[in-house]
Amino acid sequence: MGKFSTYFLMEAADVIDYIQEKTQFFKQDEVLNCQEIGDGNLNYVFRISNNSGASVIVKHSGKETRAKSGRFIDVDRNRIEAEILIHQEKLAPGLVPKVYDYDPIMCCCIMEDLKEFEILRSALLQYKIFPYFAEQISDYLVSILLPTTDVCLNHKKKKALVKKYSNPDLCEISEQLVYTESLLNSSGKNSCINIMEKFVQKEIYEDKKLHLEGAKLKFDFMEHAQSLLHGDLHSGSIFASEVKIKVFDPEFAFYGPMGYDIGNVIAHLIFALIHSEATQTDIPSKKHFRDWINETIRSIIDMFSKKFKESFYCIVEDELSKTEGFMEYYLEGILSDAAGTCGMELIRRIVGVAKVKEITNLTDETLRSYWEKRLIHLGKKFIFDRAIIMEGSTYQKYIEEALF
Ligand code: SR1
Ligand code: MG
Repeated sequence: MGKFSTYFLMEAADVIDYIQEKTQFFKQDEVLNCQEIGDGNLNYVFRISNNSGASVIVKHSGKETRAKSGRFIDVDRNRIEAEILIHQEKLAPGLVPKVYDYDPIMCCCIMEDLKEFEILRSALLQYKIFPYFAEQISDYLVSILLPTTDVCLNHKKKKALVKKYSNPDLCEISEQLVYTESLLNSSGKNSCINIMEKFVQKEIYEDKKLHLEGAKLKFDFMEHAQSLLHGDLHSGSIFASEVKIKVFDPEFAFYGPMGYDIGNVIAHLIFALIHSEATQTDIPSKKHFRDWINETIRSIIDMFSKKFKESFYCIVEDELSKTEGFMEYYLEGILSDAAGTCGMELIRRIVGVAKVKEITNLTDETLRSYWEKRLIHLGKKFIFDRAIIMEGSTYQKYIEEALF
């Protein structure tokens, strides 16, 4: 029996042995360095490199989350992540990291090291702008989401994919954290700064109309197996360089409503926007960043719609879905889901257990509460008005009215 024939939680030294035993990536006698570089909530990410700078990534799942929260999550998430990245690379070549191998025993995936990229959230926290972002993320969204729907894919192939990417443990996290907990705080694990407590109680936990809309969105998320989603498409799941993005970390992937991915991207751009507004002191630079974010949000929605319409009749398979008016009806449903998701995401990242640095970095509590209140109002507007939020310019209008 070899060292890696039975699962155990690896540490850096084990990962060096692992990569040497399982791959020919490095020469056998090379001195290797291994560092754990993950900053997510669930997995361990090891970078193994030699002295000449060649490197590779091993992403390894523990049975318990890395926060050692007492929460145990199926390590099958690692298979889902590896297989979906391979699947997505075929649909959107170059927009996801390359997977070299996946090991179901050790629950790890060996993949391309994107060290010339930075995590988009970290870059946005430093007010960096990426002029090509809207173009590339809308390419990613249309070319990955549309071809996996029933309108484009043979119904038996589609159902096989639904089964293959059934992801109950990770979906349960989203069902709880994005929907139920964020609106009801049933487990009592939510938190907010003291001066926000009354506001959150009234505006979220006691707002029955909001709960009703949240319930509709939750069951849309759970029951609407429309498209093979990334499932956690925030700015920490996107790498960006000067010219290119790569979307990674699709361990929450499952068949759900397409708008879920779109709404997530938009919500985290809004967090980047308010972080800049709250912290940047250089006015021209603040304005430059605000203009870019506003324009990027508008472009993502409008480019998504345009590319969706251009692709629809080229790749649609289902005869009846070619009926005049159906494409528009289908797209409206997606856009409404996107606006609703964006609203839920804004709220849950403020009150829930999984917060974002754009907010928690604001150490002045008066300033933080000022922006949190505005974001919660904006999130509610997106949820309540989702049926009429169909264009990028409407997002811009809502953002302008609620935040400035
Ligand atoms: C316990 S995991 C908390 C959050 O982190 C992930 O990135 C997902 O967004 C999840 O909701
Ligand atoms: Mg993640």
